Amino acid sequence: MKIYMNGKLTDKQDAKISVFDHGFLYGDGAFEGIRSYHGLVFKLEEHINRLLETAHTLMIDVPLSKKELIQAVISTLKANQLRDAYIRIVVTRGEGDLGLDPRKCEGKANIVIITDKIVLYPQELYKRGMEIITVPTVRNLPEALNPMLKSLNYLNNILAKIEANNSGFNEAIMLDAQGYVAECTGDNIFISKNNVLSTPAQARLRGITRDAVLELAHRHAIETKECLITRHEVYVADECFLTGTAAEIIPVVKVDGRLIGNGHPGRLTLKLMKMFHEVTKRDGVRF
Ligand code: PXG
Repeated sequence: MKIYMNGKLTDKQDAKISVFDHGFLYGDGAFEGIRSYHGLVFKLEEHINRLLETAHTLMIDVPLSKKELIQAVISTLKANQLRDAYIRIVVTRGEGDLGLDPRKCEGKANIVIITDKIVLYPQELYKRGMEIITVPTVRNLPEALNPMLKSLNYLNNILAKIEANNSGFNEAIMLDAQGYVAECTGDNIFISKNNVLSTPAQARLRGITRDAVLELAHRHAIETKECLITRHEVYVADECFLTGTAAEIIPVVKVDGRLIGNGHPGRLTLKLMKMFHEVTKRDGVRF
């Protein structure tokens, strides 16, 4: 396996980062998870844009342009001869000293690209639907560490994931500080009620799969809303599903012990899953 490290394709065993790297010491960096399907990288430009936006707010100077980042992803995929892959880009502030001060890392950002396979949830859950719960850990406050940033600091999500796992679940709903539904630990959430598709407007990552689903819905004249969503609205929804690059679209059939709709993946969910798979076969950056 070849790993892209700051412009070079390196063997996996030689792909090493300093213990003084601020990504390692402080979670000081940004990342993206991207997928390729049959030799097409899905929404590559959107992922690169989000990575650069996170880096911009974190004031990390990424030494590559958008075009160069796209090229780096493609050359890593080619080197590993992968057609269907999960791609991880990691940008850290780089090597500093043991102090927090980001000025010590100036001009030393590390860029790593890993391409591999990923299986997030068991395949049967895509047919049967998944059961999730709400966990006590609240999603980060946008005023503190904005969930719009895809930073290397994922402890908020990991703490929530631990709570889900401790109760025997794969994924969990995180609420915002006001108690509204924000998103899941690594996925966005949608509900459908009377043929209207809704997804939280606040305290969540602006997922690229989420945007792709909203785009598909618009194209097929399905009404959508980005709004505040309560747990009650989730419980009484006709359908519920999660979206994410790794998860794709996965139906949810039970939340906090409440059956959603008839307890089976809904008609609209199945339709969107089908349309999504068709789009991933057609759209993307070819390599
Ligand atoms: N919300 C959060 C908090 C995420 O981390 C999504 C939504 C979905 O966004 P995209 O752009 O992928 O549609 C994510 C991304 C994992 C894992 O192992 C999940 C993500 C990232 C890295 C690892 O579950 N999800």
